[in-house]
Amino acid sequence: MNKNVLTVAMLSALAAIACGAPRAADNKMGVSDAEVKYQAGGSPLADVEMYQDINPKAPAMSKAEFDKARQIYFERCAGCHGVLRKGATGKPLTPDITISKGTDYLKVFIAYGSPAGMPNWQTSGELSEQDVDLMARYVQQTPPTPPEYGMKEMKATWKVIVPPEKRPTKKMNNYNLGNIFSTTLRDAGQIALIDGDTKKIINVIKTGYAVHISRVSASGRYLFVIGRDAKINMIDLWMEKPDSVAEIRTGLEARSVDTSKYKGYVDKYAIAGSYWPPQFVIMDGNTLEPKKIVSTRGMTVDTQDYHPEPRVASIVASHFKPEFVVNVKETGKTLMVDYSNIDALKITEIGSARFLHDGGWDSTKRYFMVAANQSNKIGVIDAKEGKLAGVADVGKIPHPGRGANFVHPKFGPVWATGHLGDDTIALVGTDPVKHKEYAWKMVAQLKGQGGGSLFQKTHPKSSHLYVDTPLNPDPAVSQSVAVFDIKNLDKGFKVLPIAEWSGIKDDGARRVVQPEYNMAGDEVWFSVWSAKNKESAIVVVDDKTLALKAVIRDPRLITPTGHFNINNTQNDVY
Ligand code: DHE
Repeated sequence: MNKNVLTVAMLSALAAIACGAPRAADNKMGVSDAEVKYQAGGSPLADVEMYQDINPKAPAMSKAEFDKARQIYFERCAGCHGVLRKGATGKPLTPDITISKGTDYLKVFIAYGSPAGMPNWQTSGELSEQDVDLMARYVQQTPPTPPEYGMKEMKATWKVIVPPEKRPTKKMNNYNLGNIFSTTLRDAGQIALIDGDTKKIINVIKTGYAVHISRVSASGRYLFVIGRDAKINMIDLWMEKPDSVAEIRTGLEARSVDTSKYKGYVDKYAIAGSYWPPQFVIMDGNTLEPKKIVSTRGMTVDTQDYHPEPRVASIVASHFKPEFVVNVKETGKTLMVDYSNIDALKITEIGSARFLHDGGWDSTKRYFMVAANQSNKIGVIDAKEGKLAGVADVGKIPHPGRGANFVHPKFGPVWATGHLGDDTIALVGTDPVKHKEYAWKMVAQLKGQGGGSLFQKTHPKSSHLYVDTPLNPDPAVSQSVAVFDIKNLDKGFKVLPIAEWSGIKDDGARRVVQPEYNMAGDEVWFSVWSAKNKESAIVVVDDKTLALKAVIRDPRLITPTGHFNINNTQNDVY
């Protein structure tokens, strides 16, 4: 054998070390398939036509090969390596780096992955040997740049389906609006509006591709739903049968939407942030007419290097000022966007830590606790003073959703987050007045069922903290949920067999995801999430007895993931 040719095992070990990954032995958690699929989620950019720029130093590729590789890249890789391959939560893959590595090295890395989070695309069966070869050559080409997406493109997709003057002047249905759940039907590109009182589906509404989250207007009348393709649907809950009244596509890829909540601006503005292009847009809150687009391109908080595609992650509306709190992932900056005069937009830039993702308010709704997930930190943004209140070191890859607030017997008010990368639940002190010594620090770590946690939830009227682990590789863990007694945390957790309670017997994944309380705070809803061609369900637990209360099984419930109680989402109750 040619002594210059390193064995595959040595190459993959080299690859792991080259990207600073701890050796497999050091990294007990490894990276579960589900976690990889979660992080490297599909991007709508896969279908956007782009142009091949032949780089003479890169290995040859036909146009057909380039197009196929581009499709694979945006479906599998962009979520981690960025649209422009400048790096995001994954390493940069620009030609100045990849050409010197060469095709053989890259093939090994793509095939075998690394414990740091690069999936083993070939040995897992996700990609064929030919596709791995294709991708190894593709990442040596000049990255194609997707088209920008500005006012002209937004206005071309903007539709007012029911003009404000033609909408009901009073609620035209008998639903208990505050107890409706907007349920993401992820792979169907729909949401199901479910009546929390009767557990019946009110309507299934077509939304954007791989619909992601729902948010509720301050008045509680309008529901805003955003798809990964950045399509927003505005739904009027006062209609006899609640349905879309306006829609717009605000970019090529997105994850977040919210509306103005400060007094005097109720339902006045909506905002959406996009992954591509890296920007946010402020819209008319009644019609979704796009008003003001702002780019988030800029310098990173740590090295002050320019980043060409800092994605907009979580957005939340301040209760203290006419401001949107816009969290930008790759720069690690939170933009406090003052919408009191959108023609003279004032933006305060607060740096915390890179890779800002999801987050939620503390119990006073003054401090926004945002996970800098790949930095293993929580940034604390003071929405009243407009400054950084603190940064807390927590466990590996925190993933709070909106997090969970409760009062700890010793540390006072705390905010909890689980983690993708370890089995702990971090409690961060949130009371800088009466528990000053604990504020903005991790004050305790609960031990949960395992890694792969995405969401945790509690409710002011509940004494329980629920923690899901849908991305854990062990089905016994991903198909159940841990519940803690807040008044007796030392007792550890109880496991609820949610997937089993659903009654679904097939071989679907049946991942239990996202605890969400009802308006009264005495029920907790869970999605039992299986693939599109398998049955899924919603399971409802009685919060007092921790017993099964109801199961919603309906062929229309395709890949249910997030579900959002109208009252709790409108009033930030968690
Ligand atoms: Fe999410 C919230 C981004 C994958 C379900 N997700 C968020 C937020 C962001 C985000 C930025 C915060 C929005 C806000 O508060 O304004 N999510 C991403 C990704 O980039 C990622 C990792 C990969 C991707 O391709 O999208 C991703 N998310 C997922 C999923 O695979 C989940 C589990 C299933 C699904 O429906 O796609 C998922 N994300 C959710 C949910 C929330 C969320 C349910 C809202 C939580 C809440 O309580 O508000």
